[in-house]
Amino acid sequence: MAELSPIEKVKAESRGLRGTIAESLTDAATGGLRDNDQQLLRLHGSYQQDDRDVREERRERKLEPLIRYMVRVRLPGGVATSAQWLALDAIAREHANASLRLTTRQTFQFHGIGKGDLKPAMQQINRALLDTIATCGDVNRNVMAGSNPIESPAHAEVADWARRLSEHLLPKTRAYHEIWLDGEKLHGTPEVEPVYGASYLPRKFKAAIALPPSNDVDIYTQDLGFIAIVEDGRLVGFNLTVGGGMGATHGDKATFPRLADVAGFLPADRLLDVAEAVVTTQRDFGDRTNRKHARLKYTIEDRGIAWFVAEVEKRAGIALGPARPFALDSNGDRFGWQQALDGRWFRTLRIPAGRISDTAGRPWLTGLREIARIHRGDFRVTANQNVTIAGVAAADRAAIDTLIDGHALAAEEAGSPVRRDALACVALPTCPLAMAEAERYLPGLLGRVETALRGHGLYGEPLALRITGCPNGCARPYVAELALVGKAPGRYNVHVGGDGVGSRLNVLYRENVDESEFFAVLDPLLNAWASERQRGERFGDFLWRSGRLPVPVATAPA
Ligand code: SRM
Ligand code: SF4
Repeated sequence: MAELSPIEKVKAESRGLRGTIAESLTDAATGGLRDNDQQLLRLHGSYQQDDRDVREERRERKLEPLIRYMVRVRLPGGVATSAQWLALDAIAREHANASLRLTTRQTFQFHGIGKGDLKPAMQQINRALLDTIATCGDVNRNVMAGSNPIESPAHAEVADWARRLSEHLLPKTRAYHEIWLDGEKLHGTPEVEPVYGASYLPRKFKAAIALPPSNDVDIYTQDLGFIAIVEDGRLVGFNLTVGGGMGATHGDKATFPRLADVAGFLPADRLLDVAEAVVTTQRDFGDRTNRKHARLKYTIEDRGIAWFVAEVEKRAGIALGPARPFALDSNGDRFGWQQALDGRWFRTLRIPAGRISDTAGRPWLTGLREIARIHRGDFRVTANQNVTIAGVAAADRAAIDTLIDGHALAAEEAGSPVRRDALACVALPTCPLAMAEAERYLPGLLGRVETALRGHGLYGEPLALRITGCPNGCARPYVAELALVGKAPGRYNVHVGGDGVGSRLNVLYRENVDESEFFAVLDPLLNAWASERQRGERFGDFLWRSGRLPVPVATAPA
């Protein structure tokens, strides 16, 4: 029998995720934690990282790498109050690198936190009635929910289900409170984890709720998804989706992105039972011997969707109905003021790569702080790394607009559709897995892509572009119409053929190109799209129809 992955032992012997994190934190001889504690730290919502920009220089000077911590907040559905925004803003300035990073899973990350600042930052997060539990590691991560309030009366209900699902799947260990919040210490046997068991899950696990027609959460890329079914203005239930995932490894054909299957319909009040059954099935059958084969998508690939659904039905005591009809039309955000069905207003601000900081001519951290000071509604972090100022009374719009204009917060909105929709993962300098730049490369790249589009008269056309620094897929590149996936410094694989809705995987089109090769590859495709497309035909759709892509592709129902 194959041996368990080493991390399985670390989890099982961690006494409910405690390990020796508390001791590691007080070790003044290093900025880092012990190896096993680094693994366990993730389940508390933080990663030990080092600044890769100075790694080499410090190595030459025989110094320890410049160790810093990334901290990820748990924010189901991406909803934060103004008071919470102000608290997070203060933490960013007092303990981190003076930036807030909006993630592709609708939450906030801090970067650059020193070891001594970690606990004070966690405590400040807690005082804002937030936490970071289970935002990383082999557990259910931040639960996403459609964040576009205009589309459906069910928006508030869906956000509430995201919160309930997140709570339901939280680890029950008190380790977090003990270590970070100085809660009472455990004496005796660690708490029972009713859903996870002592070894938690074989791998990370991700859940989302989509609210059609928007697919902003990219439902088919999630391990577990619920597509809200609204009939006669009422949320009647959900279509269950299972087995989506993006991560892959260059050159390893046993790893691949996969779109989720639509498994059937369930009434709304069974959501938690069904979610728990999916999680425990993966807990018991997921591969704990090979972390590259441990996600739910591989369990389903290996055992078949029929087996999986039968197992979930048995565990949840439910027979799923046939999936109900639904239609998805986009996985992007909408910008500018819009009125929600409740009569209040919301405005989504375009934040490239989700990075909010004060830079020359763009004092965005300050601007959003000023808005939070006067805003009486809430903020919604979108799955596209943007932020929505939501629940605004008509009378309050002008004051918010003044702050938006005064801090250049709408600077990116005026650009082309490709600029408004692009996603980029963090990559260098903090991500240890990055092979190439992503977030820092995005601004320059976008300008040059816009120039290429303009050259073909395509500047105003929608084009979903995503870039990641490695094949792990943190910006969900494999459902983009055009994606760059990092291979080596300055070199990327080019993928094309997504549909702009998130319901079709793209394909690898060229490998390992530098920027000039990328544009040499892109130019003829844009030229053909400009001259041969049908009315309103998107880039990805055109490439398939015109036979420019090599293999047929599976498409989920949009
Ligand atoms: Fe991710 C690992 C950043 C969303 C797939 N991801 C990482 C780490 C923690 C690197 C590491 O393991 O040390 C990155 C930290 C970078 C940094 O310095 O901040 C990282 N992932 C991110 C974020 C911040 C990207 C962003 O620009 O917004 C996103 C945080 C989401 C959140 O709030 O929870 C982020 N990561 C995703 C997504 C998209 C999603 O979940 O919708 C994916 C693809 C979906 C999926 O999971 O299949 C994703 N991240 C991965 C993987 C590949 C997993 C796999 O199945 O192979 C890794 C590497 C791993 O787990 O071994 C990874
Ligand atoms: Fe890091 Fe790769 Fe994720 Fe980008 S895609 S943040 S480089 S792990």
